[in-house]
Amino acid sequence: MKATKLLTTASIGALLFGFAAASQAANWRYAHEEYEGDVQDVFAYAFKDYIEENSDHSVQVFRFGELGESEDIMDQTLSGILQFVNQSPGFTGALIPSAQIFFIPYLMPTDTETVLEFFEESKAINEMFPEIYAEHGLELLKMYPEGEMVVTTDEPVSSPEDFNNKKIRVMTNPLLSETYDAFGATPTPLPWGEVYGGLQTGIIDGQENPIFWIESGGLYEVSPHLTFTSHGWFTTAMMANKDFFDGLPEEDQQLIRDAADAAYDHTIEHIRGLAEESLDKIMEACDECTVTRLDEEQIQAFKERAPQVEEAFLEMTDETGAKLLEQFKEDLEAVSNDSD
Ligand code: 6CS
Repeated sequence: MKATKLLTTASIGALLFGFAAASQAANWRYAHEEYEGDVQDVFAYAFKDYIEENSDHSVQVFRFGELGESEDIMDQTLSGILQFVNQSPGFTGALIPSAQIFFIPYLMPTDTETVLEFFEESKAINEMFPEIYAEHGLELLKMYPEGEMVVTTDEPVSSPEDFNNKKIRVMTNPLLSETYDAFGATPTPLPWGEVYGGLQTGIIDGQENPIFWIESGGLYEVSPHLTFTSHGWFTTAMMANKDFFDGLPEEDQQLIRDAADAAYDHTIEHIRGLAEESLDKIMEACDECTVTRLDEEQIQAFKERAPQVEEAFLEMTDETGAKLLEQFKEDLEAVSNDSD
């Protein structure tokens, strides 16, 4: 009896030790959509560093192209091959319709500090979105901004009329197509890997992205006319496979949340001033590049077309989208009042 009890205790101990050892020595796989030194890479490496400095776990980071396109890394995360993924709502919007809220033009402010405060404080971002992503098998760990959207084209653009017959590449969510349709252009949804070549060969006439990406991806070489339309910010999101996350011990879940917080703080510091630095680099490298900053009157001509996109968002997203939009507006109102 005594021997049996001892054995049982030993086996339970071994089992517990085994689990603890497995949990201590895990190697987690994390894929994102960008290249070395880009914003998502800065986030991923800050996350990895925090995990590795504060536990025995390790994180293996995969950059754009190593495991396929954005859609591929999301599929791999949902099937459990990857534990973490950074995918932007520009692509997630095809899977989670309400993530398309970021593509309602002129909803977001353009001033960096107001945008950052919004991401920090927003109930829609920090409380509602995690619940929405959870319904799709994803544990949303952070949503964060990468930079103001800037349109690049083959000719200078300053009005919806200038967009006539221009094929503008958009990320693959239906609402962004509505936006460019409303702006007077011909939206052309494409995955990232086809953008540079598409611009080079004239399959598309333009695209939109934050300045750092236009610089780091060399997009200005093949799409040299930059227009600041003030219509939105590029937002991205970092998440885990929910079954994986839910199966972790409490202590590892906390470690992951803390690592995401640390990566967020580090990344926000990184993006401060990044757009200005990147624009300087572009202007230094490119003689033919032009920069157009729309004035209030020109912005108004685009802004007038925003309500139809908001309408389309509500049609695509039922009650969830309506509630999210209401909260989003409330949160934006709160931060813009703070900055008055
Ligand atoms: O336009 C895109 O598809 C890409 N833009 C950025 C800023 N990050 C990744 C994304 O795939």
